[in-house]
Amino acid sequence: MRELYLNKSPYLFLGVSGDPLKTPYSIVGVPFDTTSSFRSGSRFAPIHIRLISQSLETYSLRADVDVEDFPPHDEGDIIVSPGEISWTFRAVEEVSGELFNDGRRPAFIGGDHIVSVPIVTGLVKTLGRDTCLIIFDAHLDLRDSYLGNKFSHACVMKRLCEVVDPRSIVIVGVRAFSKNELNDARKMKVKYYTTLNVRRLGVRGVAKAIEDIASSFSRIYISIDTDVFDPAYAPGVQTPEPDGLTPSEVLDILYKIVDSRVVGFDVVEVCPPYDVNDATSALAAKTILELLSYIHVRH
Ligand SMILES: [Mn+2]
Repeated sequence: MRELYLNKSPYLFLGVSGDPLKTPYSIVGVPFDTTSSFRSGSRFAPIHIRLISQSLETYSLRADVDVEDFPPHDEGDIIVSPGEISWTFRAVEEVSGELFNDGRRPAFIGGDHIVSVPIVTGLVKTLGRDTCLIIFDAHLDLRDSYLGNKFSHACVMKRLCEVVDPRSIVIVGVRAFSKNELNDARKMKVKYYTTLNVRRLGVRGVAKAIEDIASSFSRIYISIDTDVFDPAYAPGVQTPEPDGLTPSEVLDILYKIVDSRVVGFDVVEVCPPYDVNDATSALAAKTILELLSYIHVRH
């Protein structure tokens, strides 16, 4: 299946592709931006983030390891069908399921945030529902449908609530939602920490709260919607939202919460056509590098 649904990318993450027999980490692009309702263009993120990653140093300040010593295997990009959601979802779900089944620890690069839905579907069908989803996002994305589309990027969390128990979802860095979405989050017992919560509790307090929630699950999957960062740091996203988190806050929280149960993650919603001096692609590449380092030292 992997051969059927994957295309090699002309650029490799960090410029190398690790031997899959020697590294459990995989880079997988998902260049699908059909469901974006505002600034489309995240289909260009996988190739752009790979290119920018080649200019970054690979040593992790927090984890004190060098990703150069365990470079991820670059699987390429999933072949998507622009405008065709169900075909694309099937391809993403197949590839995701197969990677998790093979014991890979994939880092997916989106694409719209909606790609997390088939990724997580493939994950839970293969490994089971006993999975905590830790999601960094400015938005609650709890609408049942948006502009007539149940698979809009504004409905990500609602669809994920149908794949896993809503109580296994934690959203961090939230600051944009409708009154109905907020009521739904409370009703469905989806846990969320707003930017105000993060500032009041501090990085340590929020990390502790997330750890407590995650403690009852066998596995953790992390999804980073790049719009969780303040637009000052991440201007090139599909739906920018002011009053966001800083890169240090996000990386500090991630460093505290990552443990051996993390089976994979995604970084989505980067929109290179709207970026400023590639700042957002560089931040996304850095976030991927850091997460790989944190997972590596906790295994
Ligand atoms: Mn978002």
